[in-house]
Amino acid sequence: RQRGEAVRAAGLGMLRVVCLFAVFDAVCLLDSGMLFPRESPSREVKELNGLWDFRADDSTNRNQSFERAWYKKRLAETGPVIDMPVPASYNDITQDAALRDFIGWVWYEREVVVPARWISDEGTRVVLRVGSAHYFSIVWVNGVKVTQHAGGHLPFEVEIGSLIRKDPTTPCRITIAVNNTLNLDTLPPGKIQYMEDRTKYPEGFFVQYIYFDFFNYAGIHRPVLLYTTPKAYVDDITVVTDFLDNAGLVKYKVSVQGAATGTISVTLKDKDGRSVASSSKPSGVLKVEDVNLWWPYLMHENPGYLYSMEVRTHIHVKDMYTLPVGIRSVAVTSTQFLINDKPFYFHGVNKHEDSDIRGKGFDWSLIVKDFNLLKWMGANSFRTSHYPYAEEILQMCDRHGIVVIDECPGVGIKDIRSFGNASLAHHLDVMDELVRRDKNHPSVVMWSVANEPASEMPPAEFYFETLIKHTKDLDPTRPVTYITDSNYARDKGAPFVDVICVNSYFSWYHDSGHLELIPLQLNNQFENWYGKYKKPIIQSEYGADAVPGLHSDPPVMFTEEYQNIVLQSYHSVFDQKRKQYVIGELIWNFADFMTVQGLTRVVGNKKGVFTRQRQPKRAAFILKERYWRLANETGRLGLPPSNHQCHAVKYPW
Ligand code: GCB
Repeated sequence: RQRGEAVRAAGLGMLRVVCLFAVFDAVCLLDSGMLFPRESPSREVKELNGLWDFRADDSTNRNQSFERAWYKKRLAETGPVIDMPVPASYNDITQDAALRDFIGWVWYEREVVVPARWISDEGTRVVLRVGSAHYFSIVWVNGVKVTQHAGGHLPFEVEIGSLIRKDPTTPCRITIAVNNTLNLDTLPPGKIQYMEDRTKYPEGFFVQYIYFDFFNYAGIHRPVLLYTTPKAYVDDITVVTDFLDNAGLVKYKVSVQGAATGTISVTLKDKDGRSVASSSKPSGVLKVEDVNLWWPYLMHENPGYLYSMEVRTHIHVKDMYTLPVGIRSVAVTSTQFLINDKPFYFHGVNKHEDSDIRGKGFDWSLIVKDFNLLKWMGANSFRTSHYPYAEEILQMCDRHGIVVIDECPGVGIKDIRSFGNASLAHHLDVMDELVRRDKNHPSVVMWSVANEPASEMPPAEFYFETLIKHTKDLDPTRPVTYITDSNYARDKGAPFVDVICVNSYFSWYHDSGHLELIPLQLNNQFENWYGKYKKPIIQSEYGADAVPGLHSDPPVMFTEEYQNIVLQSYHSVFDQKRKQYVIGELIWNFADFMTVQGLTRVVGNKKGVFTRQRQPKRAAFILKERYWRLANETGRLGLPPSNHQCHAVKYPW
């Protein structure tokens, strides 16, 4: 049987290589790349993180800042400003509840000293890049509008060299206005409602409705920076990888802007800096003999192996960009998820970008702590619920071998009007931006286009057929899914996904308190979905709230004991079904996180197995024991038995 599987896998592998390379040219309407800014001999990076001047436009019509053109002068000249750290959400920084819950425009400003050479050297492009700002942003440099961007979780950038050269004696004043208002066509969608009953609400009182379960943190969430390139520069690189026997294959395409492509050189180096393949063509296939494949954490003793692809242009001024490259393949059968032709079982978590004080602001300390916790508990994967995470997080995943389901911000598509043309057009744009940013990460193995949309509504069929087809056109190499919680028989989008991802909260939102029903209901859930669609299934969310330190035996909802029994009841069903077609389990949630205030949330969502401060609840230890056991059972090291004792996969005790 094993040989049969191996032969089938080899056949699949060959076919996959042919298909993969035949459909390499992606259908992306964006006209430029979005390479992560990296220093190199030809590129400099200047971070603009730190304190910015900040002012919220709390005028009744929320528009005074534009009527008075705040961008034309220094922000401090328009009225009182406060210090605001960048990157960070502004909501939890002050003692002001009005700013915490603010809806509308907030203004950030900072004067930057630009190195003289960047100004005097006409051959230097100076690019201003914002890692992300939530939700809608407009950027001015010295009072001149340079760009705008819709969407809270993806980067945008603009070349500002000519502008700062106009008058080299004036400092470079960067103004960024950010508006967090969500409407039916934004992603995620929301709705503003003005309250007209004057016996209850004052004039102008309005509410922002949202259809998702996390605090709508806002502001400049990720690093802002200036970086340089030469005038003729490497604008984008796309790599697609595979392997045949022990040779790695890296199909690549380099696009150069600012000059005809001319001569370029591409060198692939291994971890020790040795060149393993090279080319002088802007596109082609690099062949790596005796390849070190990129393996997930706990699936190999040397996970996350990365090569470096050095791309150089040799047009009068030289440019150089280095891209980390992991060589691996991904495939899906009707019952399995294959990484490098080996079955991969997702034992991981759902996360949020969320923490005390900084909200959704980027923070290296938090990121490294979270990776340490993930590895401690033996998690091999996570889903970027419910929006794209910072690129630096994906880079960590690449390096540590943590597998990622990369989700776009399509969360809370519940109103039928959010299935209209304008919403769909924006959703397609967001997928363009997401795939453009994340396409080269080996850790990203699947795209998720939405979370729990109202997929039973009639327009969902066209919406998801279009969206999923578009995503596959953009990237034919990765499976596509969306996360569903609706009835298997009425789900309009399920026929188009490659993997069924189901969320369920038995004994929590349904039949509260009835833990004994979990086995029956979960078993039926799996049988129904698999019976109808014959596709592998990931339990993409399950869990229960637990207020840390709250105990009761027999268990009662919201105690740690109740959370534990929910988890263990799910686990026993997973253990039966993972031998058939269940290919993963992702706990909801890694850590407690903030939500809007409401009757079902006690200072946020408490389904974390860690607290918001990253301390373990009892459930974290249950998962830790399970995940290490799963790693040893399903990790499939492919090594001789003696090597199975290697450090990476041994029980830590
Ligand atoms: C879900 C959602 C997630 C919520 C979670 C819950 O189905 O996808 O965003 O936070 O349930 O705890 O209610």
